[in-house]
Amino acid sequence: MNSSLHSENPIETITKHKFLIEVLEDLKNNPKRLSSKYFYDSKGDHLFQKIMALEDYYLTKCELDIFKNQTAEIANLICSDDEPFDLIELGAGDAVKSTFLLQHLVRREANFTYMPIDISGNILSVLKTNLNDAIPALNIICLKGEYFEMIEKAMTISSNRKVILFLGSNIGNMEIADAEQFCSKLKSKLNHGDNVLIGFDLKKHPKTILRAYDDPTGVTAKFNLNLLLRINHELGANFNINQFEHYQTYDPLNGACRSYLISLTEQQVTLGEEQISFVKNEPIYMEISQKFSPSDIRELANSSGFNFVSELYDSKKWFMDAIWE
Ligand code: AVI
Repeated sequence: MNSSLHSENPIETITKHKFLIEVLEDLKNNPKRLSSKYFYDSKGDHLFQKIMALEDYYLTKCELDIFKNQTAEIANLICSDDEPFDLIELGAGDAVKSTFLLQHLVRREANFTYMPIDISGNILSVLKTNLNDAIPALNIICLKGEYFEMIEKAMTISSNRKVILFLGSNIGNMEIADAEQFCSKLKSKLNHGDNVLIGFDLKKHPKTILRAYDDPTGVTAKFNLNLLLRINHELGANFNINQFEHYQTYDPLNGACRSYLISLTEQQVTLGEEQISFVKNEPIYMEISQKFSPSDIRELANSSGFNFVSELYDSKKWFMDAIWE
């Protein structure tokens, strides 16, 4: 193991070891790839906040439109008066969108506990403090860890009906087959009568989609390149980010919006004990942000064993929050 992996904290050491193993395997793969789940170190979190504030990055604004303007409809669809339930949010982050729903539910005295799940304990403690201030009457139990492990834990905490929120088109960052597997696994963890509410970015004019991921200010490029910097800092590699360029594609036939980093020259990168060779113009496949049609979404519900409850659209019909049971 590279000496830079040694740390005081054994959990951190294991996590970094897993990071190294995965990165090595992905860069030895043909074609080379990296996993976008590693984008989110503190610099990556900050860059993603900047992306969400971009004029052309419409996803967050569209879903916010749904949560702001159709709050009562969402509440009516996911809960009936008096029946207690647990509202579980996967990857809650700062919960800006769900806060509209939480405020509404508390105002109408719904009997529920909010259970945000996140891998970052820091994000959860900031969220808890903010929500305690903003909505003092909210019952909140934070669950730190992987989604499915924490859903299982939530099942042991209470036998209340569960409603799962998975917002932001995070599902789009999975390849279609993985998204189907994810939804099937989610279904297998839930009981009859439980609901999920999942955010999907919809297929639309290809230029609108490309603009959201290929901003002229270069924030999205920095967001991608930051993963190379993270690998340098945390795994002791020596990527020269000036020798890689962000390249974005969108295929309107299958809805796949993919980002790549292109090696601008023939080069060697050292990572651990290994040398990774790049030929000129070789891509590293970084991320998929899959776009869906309403029928793609209904098919996904079917193939993963869910039943359709409702579909909520923003005013432009660019984004859908689907509710299934
Ligand atoms: C987090 N996720 C839904 C974003 C997306 O739109 O796929 C990540 C992102 N990548 C580039 N821009 C935003």
